[in-house]
Amino acid sequence: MAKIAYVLNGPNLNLLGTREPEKYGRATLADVEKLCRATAKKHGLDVIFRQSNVEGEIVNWIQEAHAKKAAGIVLNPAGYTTTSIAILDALLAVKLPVIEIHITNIHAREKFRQNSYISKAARAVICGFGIEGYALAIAGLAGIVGSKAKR
Ligand code: CA2
Repeated sequence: MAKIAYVLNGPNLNLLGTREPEKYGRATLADVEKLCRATAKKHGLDVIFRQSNVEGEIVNWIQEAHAKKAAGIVLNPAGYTTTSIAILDALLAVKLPVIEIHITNIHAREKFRQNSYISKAARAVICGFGIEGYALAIAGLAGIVGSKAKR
């Protein structure tokens, strides 16, 4: 059975493609899900793809990923990046490989976006590649866990 990559998205990412296209592009979250599934398939991974505007729900999904023995987590924590010790604690507790991803280059934006609590638990951080960053994150996770597509 293929290993599972959890792809978790934080608050307001359900709006992707409908507002602020100059910052976040025109692709929707459904497009991101398709990209993740296609990339995961290439690398022999299954995907569980979710979005929530509720911090505790994201914490529960991180714990679920551990319980289901997932390969790892690709996480765009969005607005919780710089505030959520609860999400950081969950990531530290489950000890799964975590790839943090941001669509925009947070380091080229406002100062308040740059201090990520999540990075303290992340194996790698990808930002500024647009939604392509999700594909890079899944490929990177596959490399970390040694997952290869069957031919
Ligand atoms: O660049 C990213 O992926 C961010 O995680 C996006 C977050 C922002 O708070 C982070 O600093 C960087 C915002 C997500 C909100 O998504 C929207 C998408 C389209 C329209 C409005 C909001």
